[in-house]
Amino acid sequence: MADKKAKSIDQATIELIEKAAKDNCNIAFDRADEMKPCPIGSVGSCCKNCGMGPCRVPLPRGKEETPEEQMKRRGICGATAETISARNFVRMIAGGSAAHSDHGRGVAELFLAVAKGEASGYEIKDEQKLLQLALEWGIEIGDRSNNEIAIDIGEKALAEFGKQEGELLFISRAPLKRQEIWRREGVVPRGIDREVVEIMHRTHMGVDQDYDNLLKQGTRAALADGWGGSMIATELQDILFGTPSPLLSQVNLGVLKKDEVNIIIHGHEPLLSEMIVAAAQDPQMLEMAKSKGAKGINLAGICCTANEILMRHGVPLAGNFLQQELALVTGAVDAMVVDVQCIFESLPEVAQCYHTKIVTTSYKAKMKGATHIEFEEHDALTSAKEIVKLAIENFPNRGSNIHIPEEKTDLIAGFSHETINYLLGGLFRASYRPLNENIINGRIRGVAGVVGCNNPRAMHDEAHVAMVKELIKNDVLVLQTGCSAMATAKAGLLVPEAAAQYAGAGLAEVCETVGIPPVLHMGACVDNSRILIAATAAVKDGGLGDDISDLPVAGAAPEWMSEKAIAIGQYFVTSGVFTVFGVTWPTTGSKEVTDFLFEGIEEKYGGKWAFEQDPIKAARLMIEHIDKKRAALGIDKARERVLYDMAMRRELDEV
Ligand code: NFS
Ligand code: SF4
Repeated sequence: MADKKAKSIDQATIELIEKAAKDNCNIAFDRADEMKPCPIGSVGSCCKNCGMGPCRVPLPRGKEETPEEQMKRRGICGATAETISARNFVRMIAGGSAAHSDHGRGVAELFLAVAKGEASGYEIKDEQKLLQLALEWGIEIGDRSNNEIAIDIGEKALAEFGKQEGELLFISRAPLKRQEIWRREGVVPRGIDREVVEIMHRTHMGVDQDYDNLLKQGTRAALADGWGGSMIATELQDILFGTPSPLLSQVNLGVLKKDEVNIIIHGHEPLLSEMIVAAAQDPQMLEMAKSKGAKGINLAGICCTANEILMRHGVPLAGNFLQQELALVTGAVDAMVVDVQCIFESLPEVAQCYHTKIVTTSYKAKMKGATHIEFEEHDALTSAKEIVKLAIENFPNRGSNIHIPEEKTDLIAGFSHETINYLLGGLFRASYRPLNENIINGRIRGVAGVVGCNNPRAMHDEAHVAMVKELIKNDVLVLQTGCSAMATAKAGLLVPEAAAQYAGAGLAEVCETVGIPPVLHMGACVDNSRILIAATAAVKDGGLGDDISDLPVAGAAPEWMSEKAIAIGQYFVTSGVFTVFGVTWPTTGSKEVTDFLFEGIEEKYGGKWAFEQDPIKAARLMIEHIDKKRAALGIDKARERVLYDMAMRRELDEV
């Protein structure tokens, strides 16, 4: 049992929190102790959308409110608690969708530049996926070169962001029934940018004042993220950098090396980090590192950039979101390179306690106290080498106050949709048939996507690991992305051996036969789009209903903190998936809005939200939902038989 007062279940994290305190270095864990969340803002009851406010409309404490009292609880403009809560919620969706999608746009721009031969150092790595996408989008292949085809794809992808009318192209990937539901509800996204802008318009003072209508636009923008911006990011990154396939790597701060130049890549976009991977292997750079007394150059990642280069190059993971400052506290990081998203502004401050150079690389994300070396897509390798050089030159400045924790754990990553298809179905007839069959016969009870962040308001990594263990114990195959995957990787759940140790007998049997872990790492948070594709493939393979909402699946983000997580949750829910969040829930200031998200929304979309802080209880909610779906499909009996067989076998063994 974890010590309830501890800040983390991870030993490396605990050690470095202690070291930070000794070094007098203020970190997020300290700040979270010093500042409690605002009780009004945290439930969505504070509006600051205009200069008449901020207006606070908190629920009265300790007594039931009469409808008249509730009607009086309004902002200066008359906005009700419902409107304010819904506006805040959909603005979170706008923020999250914008972040994922602007990342996707950046990829599309680079993709086009590469196709036009204007971005040296990059090339199209996955020809097969390029041609598949060309077929899907009706782009002529004939005897045209890859680059000619890629120009058309890049232009079409970029046009998705500014499309004024019609439907996003990837919407047609969803099961037909799902598409009909979205059309019926009027939420099929047009251009990605348009949906985000429309949220900002409708949540401006005095515009949309109907929470239901606001949430509808939130859905449209969230779908524009999951089936638009994020999916474009994943697909084009795969074509450009290669579609991931299983590989072995390691996770946790123990991957830092005492005698090598340590460079941490942190943030989200793989565009530049792909080049840093290349620059770090450059013989000239290695020579330079040796001349400074280092044995080599060691790259490791934090947050989703880490996941991107892990998935495609096996670069080890230094840690997840809440370990970013702690990486610097080791005293062994010579440079930390950041691009966009999830980057603590305190990093340059923490770096000052040690010797680390913080390097910003995006014109969109600068920081006081950091060195800015801008990512130049036309000559990315030069920027990358400049960064590596800076780290090398900083290596001799390492002080003696160094502590690299011992913790590092093996993991297998690289489970793209294509890989799962191939691993389960075999080279000549890739398919989801074996997965579906094992779900139907009950060996696999269902599938869960467990994703999302860390949040210092909850014990670091605890909920991820507890939830995932509970799920696999109950024969639920777990798909993961983001910081959640890193949490369970540290706990040793991302290796095939974890099946025998932690999984239920049915799931373990399947994992052992195929040779996969019971928990599959599918990549960064934009790669949640891979989970949508996997779910759709399972539907299309047959036997499990005709929509995502028929599948025995569930989703969760037990330690979420980011607006991106809310956008992801909303597109999962409205794609038909029951989704549970932990830590805190941002609409409880309005009973109507919360009831709608937790109940009413299911009637429209077949999926709904839930909030449960206890990870075991949350896992049970997911399993209950999975069992409900199994019963509706009429496959619950099969599972009973499987369990009966197991019990009989055990009995026989005991005799
Ligand atoms: Ni996802 Fe990735 Fe981590 Fe949360 Fe941040 S890194 S995009 S947002 S904290 S999982
Ligand atoms: Fe207050 Fe209305 Fe202005 Fe919001 S928009 S700050 S509720 S007056």
